[in-house]
Amino acid sequence: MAIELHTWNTPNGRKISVALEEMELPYTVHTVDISKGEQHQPAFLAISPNNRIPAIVDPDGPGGTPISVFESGAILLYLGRKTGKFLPDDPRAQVPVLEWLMWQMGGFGPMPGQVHHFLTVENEADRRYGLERYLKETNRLYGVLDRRLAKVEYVAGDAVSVADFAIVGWAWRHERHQIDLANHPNVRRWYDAMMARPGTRRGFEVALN
Ligand SMILES: N[C@@H](CCC(=O)N[C@@H](CS)C(=O)NCC(=O)O)C(=O)O
Repeated sequence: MAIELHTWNTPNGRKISVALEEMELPYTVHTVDISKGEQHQPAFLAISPNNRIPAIVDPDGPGGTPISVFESGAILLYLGRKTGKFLPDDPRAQVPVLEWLMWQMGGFGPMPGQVHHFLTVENEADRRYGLERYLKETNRLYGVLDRRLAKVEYVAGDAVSVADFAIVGWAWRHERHQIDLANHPNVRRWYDAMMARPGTRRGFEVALN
């Protein structure tokens, strides 16, 4: 049975459409228009108590009964375990996947997200302060990623993993957070390779709004 994907056209939402496409799982899109406040509706809060997209409902959860999952990192791990794809079982091979997934969740998302926010702030002094602070941090994070990708093909090593899906969701908006990938050539190489993957491309093309 198809997984329900409750989402909107944002970087965090795209992580999961990319993962579902890459894993070739059947799913249906249920849009939650966050610009209209639909994330506060009781039916959505029942599966996503933090009123944020994305969330999923898997009718065939563990034990054959339905389960809902919120937080994109938790969803990626759930789907990786469910399918056995893009999440190695071997504890040593799994560590870098977890490291880079947590790195994304803690920084490479919240920081560029602040850039997106401060770009819209009208007060000149506030906007300047916020942009200076968060552009610097976002640029630092791209530098960390670039150094990592100078050593490995994909973020967790030789193979594509759920960590790549998490990171590409945000890298997709690099122009909006004012990052020039020409300054991060290893990120450029990886980003182009990810975007050339049919599953990833479908994940970015599917209508989410
Ligand atoms: N840590 C959460 C963050 C999700 C998140 O920030 N979602 C945004 C859209 S990208 C949202 O739903 N915002 C609605 C709101 O702020 O009320 C995750 O990774 O799932």
